[in-house]
Amino acid sequence: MSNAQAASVSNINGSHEATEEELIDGFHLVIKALQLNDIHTIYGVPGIPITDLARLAQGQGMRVISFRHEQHAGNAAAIAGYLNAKPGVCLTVSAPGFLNGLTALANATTNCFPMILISGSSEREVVDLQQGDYEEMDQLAIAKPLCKAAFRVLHVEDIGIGIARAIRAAVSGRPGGVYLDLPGKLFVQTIDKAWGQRSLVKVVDPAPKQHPDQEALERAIELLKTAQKPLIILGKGAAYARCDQAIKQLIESTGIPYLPMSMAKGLLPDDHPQSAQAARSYVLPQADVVLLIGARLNWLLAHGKGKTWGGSSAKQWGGQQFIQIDIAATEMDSNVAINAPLVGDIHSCVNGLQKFIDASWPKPSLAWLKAIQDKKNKNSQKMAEALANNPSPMSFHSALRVVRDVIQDNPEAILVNEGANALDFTRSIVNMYQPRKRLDVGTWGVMGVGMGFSVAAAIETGQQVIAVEGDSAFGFSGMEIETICRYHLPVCVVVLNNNGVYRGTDVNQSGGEDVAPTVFVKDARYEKLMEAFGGAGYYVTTPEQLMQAMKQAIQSKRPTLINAIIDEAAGTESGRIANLNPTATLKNK
Ligand code: ADP
Ligand code: TZD
Repeated sequence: MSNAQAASVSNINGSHEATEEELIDGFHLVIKALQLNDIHTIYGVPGIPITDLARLAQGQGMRVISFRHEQHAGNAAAIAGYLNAKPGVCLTVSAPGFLNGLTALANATTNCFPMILISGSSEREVVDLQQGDYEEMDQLAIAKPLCKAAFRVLHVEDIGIGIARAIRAAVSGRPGGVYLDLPGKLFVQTIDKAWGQRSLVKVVDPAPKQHPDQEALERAIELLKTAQKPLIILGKGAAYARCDQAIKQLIESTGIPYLPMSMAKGLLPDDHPQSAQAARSYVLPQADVVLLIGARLNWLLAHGKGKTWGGSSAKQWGGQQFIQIDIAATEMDSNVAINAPLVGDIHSCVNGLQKFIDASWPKPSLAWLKAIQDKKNKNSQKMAEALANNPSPMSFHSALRVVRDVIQDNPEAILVNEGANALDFTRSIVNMYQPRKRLDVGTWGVMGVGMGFSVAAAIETGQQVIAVEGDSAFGFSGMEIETICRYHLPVCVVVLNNNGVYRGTDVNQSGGEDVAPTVFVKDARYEKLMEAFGGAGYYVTTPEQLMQAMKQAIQSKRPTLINAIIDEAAGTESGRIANLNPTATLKNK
């Protein structure tokens, strides 16, 4: 911009004709506002009108990770938010780029991950009169119902406050996704530098503690004390809360068995003696008092009722009494009655409960603990037998035995996991030993998070990432292996390849030439995709080869894709949630 141009748009404070040195524009203020709030990484895809924002951000020392598709940049931002407990930022262009990022924003909101989607947008006057601008869309209106909050900044002096609002909305209370609409014109608006600096806001205490009420704590403790068969369920909210020691202390000092939800695995090591994972289907219907910590009674917990919980039919209550810790008061009574709601942040609530627990705390009955142990022993024995088999081609079990051993030897590695059978078997076979190391399809059971999560996990933590992917799941974000190679990330992708969605054996019911809708190209060579971008590719057909390749990947830290060939008849349709999959009872006539 020339001095004359700069001066012509700089008279907002009206004092004098400012020179370019005395001015700052929207581009730079957005960057400064983010940096001031300790946000130093942007995930995104460049283009009009945010190309210069990405370029300048990099120039100003931010890490700008450029993706091939906005959905994966969005997923990266979302999981960065989860891993850091501060908002991850995704940057997109207008209309289509915004829509591509929106799926990730909605998924972040559903999963309670703090994230900000910043999208450039077209000229307001033209959009609002629907006059057909380049990439015209009323993005703010579209984003609103799909995220926790949505804001637009029209004036350069509001950038600081706009970003502050976005940050606070994303991380305070129940975390979630926030949309921030920045029209193209905003970036080139200029303002006096000193004034611009003063307009920035450093958010103070963005996620304030929320202490539970004393009466609510006493109610919860009274109920917990009466339990004959108590159970604690840890959800990803508990992992997100980063009070690992407090949760461990509560569990160990009460002696109560616990179940981790998928992403809470490793909050306590999965081989902890009080883990009831291997006896899940026994403890849910048997427990009499259940303490939920950062876990919702949604479909993943069969809504807290029905046969899973010992109810006589799908909607019948099993008779459990519930204590629920959650920061969102509206979560209480969402599916069944919550007898002792504990509304507050998990750390404060757990600390509050701990104050009542001393040496006189009544430990769970030996009969309850022994029944759980017996069940665990029986199920673990069955699992050990399945894992000991060595079929050819490989089964999910024989391949995942290798992943289990690799994670055991590398407990700091982050495991990303998606698919159907590939997800369910990995969750039950592969133990986690440290908190926030397992990242998966979450509350929606969404495919396509794999490579976005992997990129962010590697960038944010610097640790080795192992992504265990069904071959269908991998396809949703597969092109991002170029991103993984471009940034030289230590990501090892293991594609459990059984030639299709769920399995590769389905047939076209019409007898026509097209393969069935769930079937892919047979024996696809996914490893060559990784080689195409300079990474290491392996084609493996035995557990020994898989182990060798994984060890090599971890040792070299190179981007690696291992195409692990699984029996195409292995796996069941919809994995472990076949009950949610309607199937036709009437045959085609
Ligand atoms: P999972 O899928 O593991 O069962 P959910 O995503 O269903 O877990 O539940 C997480 C819950 O944790 C949400 O209801 C959310 O409001 C809550 N939560 C997240 N962070 C906190 C926190 N710091 N304090 C209290 N509750 C939290
Ligand atoms: N689209 C999106 C965005 N999310 C989804 N969950 C699905 C489609 C449906 N779906 C599943 O629920 S799992 C799955 C799909 C397409 C893939 C299963 O096949 P896979 O894994 O190869 O990834 P397995 O191990 O062969 O079961």
